[in-house]
Amino acid sequence: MPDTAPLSSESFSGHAHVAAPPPPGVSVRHDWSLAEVRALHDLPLLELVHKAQSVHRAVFVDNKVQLCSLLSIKTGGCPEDCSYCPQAARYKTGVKAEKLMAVPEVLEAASRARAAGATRFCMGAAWREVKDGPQFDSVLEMVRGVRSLGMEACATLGMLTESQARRLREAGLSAYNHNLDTSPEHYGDIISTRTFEDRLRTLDRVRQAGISVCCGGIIGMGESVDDRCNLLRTLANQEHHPESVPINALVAVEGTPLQSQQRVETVDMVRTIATARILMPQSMVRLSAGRQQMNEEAQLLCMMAGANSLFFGEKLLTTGNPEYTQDMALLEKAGIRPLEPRQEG
Ligand code: SAM
Ligand code: DTB
Ligand code: SF4
Repeated sequence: MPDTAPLSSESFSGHAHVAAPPPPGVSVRHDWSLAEVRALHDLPLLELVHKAQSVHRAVFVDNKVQLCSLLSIKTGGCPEDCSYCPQAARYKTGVKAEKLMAVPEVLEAASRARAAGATRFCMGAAWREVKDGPQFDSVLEMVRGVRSLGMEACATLGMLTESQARRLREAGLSAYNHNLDTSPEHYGDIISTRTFEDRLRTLDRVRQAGISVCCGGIIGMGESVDDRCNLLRTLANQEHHPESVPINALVAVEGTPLQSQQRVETVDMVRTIATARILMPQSMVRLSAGRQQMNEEAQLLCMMAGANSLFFGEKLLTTGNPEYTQDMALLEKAGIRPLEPRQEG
């Protein structure tokens, strides 16, 4: 199964990876310098979008958008200090700590998501790391259940050990989301309770276990343009590109240290997505948090720049997302076709 082939080849097989050769004219590199990334990022916007769109069309010939559903299976009460996060126990954000959801409840939500058109179901837990025991066993059960519904299963549970990564893989997990969040240089201003290297270690364990890697970041956290470029460069210069690259615009939540950050400008989001698309031509670029703060035109521009996945549903993990009917109407009027569910049998 190819590593990063067109139309989400991780789709449904959910397993890793031998890179498919890129189509002629598309180069897959792992040796980007900051100056090169910056030169792309700073191109005149329409030139940048044209370049990104050309790469996108060469790789993703069908030009479809994957609809993904996100569920917070364990909300709030997190011991970490990620300064963007409404679920950190130490910030007064009004998010209350809840227990891990029960398996049947999660699978009901997954079924509803599938009926609504999702082909990928992502489960998030506000944990620093996974602990072995009954809770992890339940998560494995959830993964098996989601896969048996014929969807890709993704999870984001914090740091993992090798054996946890292996058990997730054995349960059929398609992808693991663990973001670098920002550049190595800016990282210490955002999080102090775990290091950038901790994150790289977890990503390595995910990769070694044969699970596909979903790894991206957030813009709008007070970083410089070089920081944005260095985040993308760090992602692209890994030995394998992440199969998925979520790009989040900060949702500035009251009570977090980043509550007063200015909303990310459309042009900045589009530049980041387009640069990600050019650097990682075969990856799914996922337009993640921040859509509720964008108008329809901004979202369309992001898709034109190479984003080919959206989270739909009224909530992300704890914050708002556009209404389902509004999203469907936008896709319909723009003639954007969603990636179809797998045909069973
Ligand atoms: N606790 C696990 C972890 O941190 O790896 C998993 C859940 S965590 C909420 C998943 C990702 O959501 C974070 O890495 C971050 O990139 C993103 N995120 C969290 N809060 C956000 C916010 N306010 N705006 C944008 N993205 C956010
Ligand atoms: C990712 O990069 N973005 C999603 C998903 N991976 C798990 C999460 C966004 C969370 C936004 C804040 C919230 O709703 O709590
Ligand atoms: Fe906890 Fe994850 Fe939020 Fe950080 S991003 S505070 S680890 S839930």
